[in-house]
Parts: sequence; structure tokens; C-alpha cells
Amino acid sequence: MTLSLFPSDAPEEPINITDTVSQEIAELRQQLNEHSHKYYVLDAPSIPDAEYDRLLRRLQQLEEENPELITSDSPSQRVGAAPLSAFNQVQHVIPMLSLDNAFNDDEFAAFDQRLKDRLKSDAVIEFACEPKLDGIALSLRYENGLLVQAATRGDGQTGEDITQNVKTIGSVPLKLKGDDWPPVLEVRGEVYMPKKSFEALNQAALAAGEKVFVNPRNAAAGSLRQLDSRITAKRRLEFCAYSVGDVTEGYLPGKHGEILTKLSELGFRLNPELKVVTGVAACLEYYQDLGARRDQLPFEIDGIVFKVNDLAMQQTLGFVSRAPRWAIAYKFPAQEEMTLLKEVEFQVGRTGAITPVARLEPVYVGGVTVSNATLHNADEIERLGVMVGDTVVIRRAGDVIPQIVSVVMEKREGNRELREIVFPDRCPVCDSETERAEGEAVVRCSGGLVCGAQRKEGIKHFASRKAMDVDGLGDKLVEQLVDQQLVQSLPDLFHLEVDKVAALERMGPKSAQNLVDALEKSKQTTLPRFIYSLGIREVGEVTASQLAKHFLTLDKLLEASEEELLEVSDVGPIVAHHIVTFFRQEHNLETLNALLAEGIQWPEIEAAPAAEEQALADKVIVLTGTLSAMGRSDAKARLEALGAKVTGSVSKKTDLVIAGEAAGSKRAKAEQLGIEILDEQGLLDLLAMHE
Ligand code: 9MJ
Repeated sequence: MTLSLFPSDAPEEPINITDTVSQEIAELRQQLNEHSHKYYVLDAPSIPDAEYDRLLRRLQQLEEENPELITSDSPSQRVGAAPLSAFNQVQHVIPMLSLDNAFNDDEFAAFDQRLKDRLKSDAVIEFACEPKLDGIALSLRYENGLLVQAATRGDGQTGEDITQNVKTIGSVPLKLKGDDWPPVLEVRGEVYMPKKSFEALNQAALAAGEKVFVNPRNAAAGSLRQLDSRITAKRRLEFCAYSVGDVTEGYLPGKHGEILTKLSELGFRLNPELKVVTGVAACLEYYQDLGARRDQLPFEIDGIVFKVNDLAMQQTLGFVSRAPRWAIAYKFPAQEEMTLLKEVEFQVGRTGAITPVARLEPVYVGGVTVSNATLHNADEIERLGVMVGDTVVIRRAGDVIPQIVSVVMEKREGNRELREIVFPDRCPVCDSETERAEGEAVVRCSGGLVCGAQRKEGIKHFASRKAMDVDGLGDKLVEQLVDQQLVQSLPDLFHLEVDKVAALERMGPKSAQNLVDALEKSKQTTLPRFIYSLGIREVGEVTASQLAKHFLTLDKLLEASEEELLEVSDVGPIVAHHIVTFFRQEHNLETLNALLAEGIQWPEIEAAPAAEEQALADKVIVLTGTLSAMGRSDAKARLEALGAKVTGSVSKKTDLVIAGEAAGSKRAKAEQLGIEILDEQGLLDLLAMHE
């Protein structure tokens, strides 16, 4: 018997299988390109990741079975290819220029004046304003709509061919959208790593004991210079277009802003902050506005690029050596600078943790003068390989505490003044021995409340807003109270005498009386606040609140065993251990009883309703994405207080998914399984309804 693919009642003409496969492949490619564009360029995915993966797998399967049908623009080619032995060189048809810089408003105004002088016109000039992405400049060459080459800038004349790597970047079209494109189109722009991807990459590197990248720019450069494009494929890089190079004449409009719009239509991602404005004042306003929002942007920028919008004007203005006369980069204050590490001192925190603090030669960075930076712990010092006397790179982004990101090894040569950083084996404040628990990065003073530093920090914590909320008892005052021996332990606070306090620096009779009154007032508190104020390790305000709700009275909490503590949501073995250890120490119990004897009190807590009566009893809820109104742990605690079980992964057993900003695969899975999804507002409504 012969096998026939075509039953006898089939049409006479046999179906051409290759044609059907070709057609399915073409359709899959078209769909995948469409979805990539929506996901990577428009940030508006219309199908779940899992569905995209299914389409891609189907395409890969068909191409595997029919290798003769694979094309270089197929979405399957984005996953990376076999490693190269080296990158080839690429000559740029039109040189890739750099930009002149301006560092203050006067220099920008001078730039505008130079333009007017050259153009022999006083008419106000229209500028395209673009955030200056801190990444790697890239040239993408399209011939007949297909990406044929991707090259780095190199020295501006000659770059490197990194086509394989660039194909793995989702926001780089392998094929231009539509059919209205010039036969040759070279698109230029910046490859960068969004801040979130950078943080995730470094976190993974740390966990794996690998080297971390010092900033997103280096991470992007390192990812692009991989000879093995499968590594690049794993890095979350993005591409934004900002100009064109070699283009077949007659295809593009006459304004820079319009060219960018055209590039967007052809499938490129543009910077969402692009704007065309007229005149110097509007440019400076744009600069100020973006400068103020710089730290909230999802990508790093180091200034604003202003380009004369009219191409005919650009032509008239021309170039000087390696930069166009018609553009300027107005830089923001640098967020990284070099300086000298003069000394390392060790500070003792509330829980005895000893933190190395770098004393630096003062340096202006990120808009302020920095003279101290944290070195975190011994592991960090080892990771950096830093020594006293080194020249280091300091980074300060926005409000963030200044960090030491690296050591400038070149500056070590001939520098004989280097000294190793040695962790003290005795507490620098109380001379007790220091200890480092196994598996912990932190070195601690073993002195407990004997240690003046720990006492001070403990009192600051006790008085803080979320704890006993003692108005007017700030850090500086606590330092004085302890240094002048007016306060040795927490209960002493309640014996302060007005005239003694009034004699302290920057105090007077009135502020001293206010402080004593505030202390008196703080005695009326709540159990959660009181538990939090004790400063038990790892017991934050949420945990304190859970403990209060669970045990209802302080006595029950004091008697609780580690096993009983584990029944409290938010309490794991480490926290349970810290709590039991705290209450086992005689001096802590003495302090606690003395505080109660001073009259600290709180209203009784009503027992929570029996489990089955709770609003969300036994509901299985998953939290995903970023919540802006409250932290994840806060949301979890509040849902659990209503009886819900909050778990980590979506399954058929899940009743509800709360999807915050940028929720990803968990949201997709919930959609797939038909599980109810609430956004953050939905969560707030739910809590408001039941709390
Ligand atoms: C960046 N880095 O964002 C240019 N750039 O234009 C923008 N760089 C540039 N434009 C001409 N937005 C040369 C460099």
C-alpha cells in the first residue's frame, strides 16, 4: 500500500506543502514583529509573554524543519548565535560625530548667539530637545527595509560590526515597518540599559559571586562587546533612535523632529521626553524640568542635547572638526567623580552593627559637596579591593547616599601611602569585643547597652516618629543628653529636669519645658508602637503591629516561644530568634519594666474576629509588580490581617492577583488561568472596604 497525504476526495491538485509552511512562517514572523514592536517600542504588550513564546517556538520548529526558509530578519534570529572570534571593522559612510558641551546657562546662551551670528539672523531658533542617554552610540544600516549591519561608533570613522549582538535587542527592528522606506537608511541612536535591568543584573552577579558593573553605561558596553551574542540576548538592553546617517536622497522631511516622527513610524523607539521648543528660555526651562526629574527617569541621562531643528539651517552651519555646529550637549552636574580616600572610620549603630565610613577629600558630585561615603561592610571592602590612600570613584545619584563604586587602579602606581582597611576587633566606642556571626557580612559590637553608641542610637529610635513619637527629641539632642550623662538608659528620659535640659546647647527654658511635656504626652501610646520602639533586631513597624495583633498583650508576647512566634504572619525563624533573645536578656526586661513603671500605657487591643468570620478568610492572593502607595510587605500584612493567605506564585488555587506597576509573567499567567486581577487602586478599595 502506498501512503498518500491526499485522501481520494481531496482536490485533484496536490497542496504544495512548502507554500503552506512558507505562508505560516511569514504569518508568524509578521505577528511576532508586531508584538515585539508593541512590547519593546510602544511599551504596550497586547498578548501575554507565554503566548509570544508559543508563537516563537512554533516559528523555530518550522525553521528547524525547513532550514532553507530561515532569513536574517526572522525574529528567531534574535536569540543569539554561535560566538565570533573577533568583530569586523566597519567604515562609516558618514562620520559619526561627537557633540560639543555646555556646562552652564551662559555657555548655552553663547551657543545660541554663535548660531545667530553664523546664520546672520536674529530670529529665534527652533530646537529639538533630547535627553542625552548615557549609553553606547550605534549605527543601524537598513537596505530595502532589512537590517544589514549594526556598528559601534568607534573613533567616528571606523567602528565595529556588532550585528549579531544588536539583533538580540527587542527594540531594534530587524525589518522596517510598512513599505514607505528609502532603499538605504542608516539610523543612529543609543543603546542603553534601563536602571531596573542594571540593578537586576548586578544583583544576580553578586548572588553568583561575580563581578558587578559600576554603572548602566558600562553594563551596556560590556553586554554589546560580547563575542557570544547569546550572552547579549540575556541582558535587557534598549535602543532609542535620535538621528540618521547615510540615507537615499529625497526620502526624509526637512526638520529633525519630523525625521524622528518618521523613524517612529518605521518601528523605532524614540525617547518619550523628546520635545521641539523655540528660543533659549524654553530650552533652559526644558533643561531644568528634566534635571529635576532625572532620578525618576527609568534610564540614565547625563545632560540634554539641543539640535537646531531645521535641516537647511544645519547645512548652513556645518561642522567643526568632529562635532556639528548645530548641536550642543548641555551637561548635568556629574554623578560620578574621583577623589582621595583619606581615612576610614567605624561607626556603631543601634544594633551594634559596625559600619565603615569613608572620609573623603571633599568633591562636588551630583550637585553637592560630598566628604563622607559608606563602605557598607567587610565584604564590600573586599569586593572593591579598596585601601586608605586610594583614589576612588564616588557616585551620588539624587538623594541616594554617596557610594564608592570603584578604585582607580592607575592612580596606585608610585603611591606608597596605601594602608589596608582593618576591621577593629574592639568596639571603637566602648572597647567591647566585636563579633561576626557566621554567614553574616556585618561585624557587631558585643557590648549591648553598655555601649554608648548603641545607647544613643537606641534612644533616637525610641523617640522617633513611628515609635514613641517624642516631639523635639532629635538626634543632636540625644547625643548631648547621653554625652552630658543626663540620660543613661531609656527610663532616664522621663526624669529629665527642665533646668538641666535648658542649659544644653541650642536649648532654652521654653524648649526644655516643651521636651518634658512631649515626653509626658508620649506615654499614652499603642502596643504596636511600644513594641517597635524597643528596637528589637529585624522588628519593624509592620512586624510590631502583627505581633500586637496576634498576642494582644505585652505579657503574652514576653512569654511566647520561638514556635509560637512563628505562627505570626511576617515572622520567620530569624526574627523569632531575635525576639526571644531580646526578652531573655535581664537588662532588657529591667528597662522594659522601668518604662512601664513610668506610666507608659496603651488602650487594650480587641481580638481579631475568628478566622472564618474574616473578610478574606482563606482567600489565596498573589502580589506582583510595584505598588506605589505602600510596600509589598505592608500590603501582605494588611491582607493577612483580613484572613487572606498571600503566596508567591500564581496557580489554579489562586483566588486573586494584585498587579501593580510593571507586573509581568504572574499577571500574564493569571490572565491565562482566568483569575481575577486587581490593580493597586482595586487593592486600596478592597482594604478600605474591609479594614
Ligand atoms: C544621546 N546620547 O542621547 C546625540 N544623543 O547627536 C542624542 N546623542 C547625538 N543625540 C549627534 N540624543 C551626535 C550625537
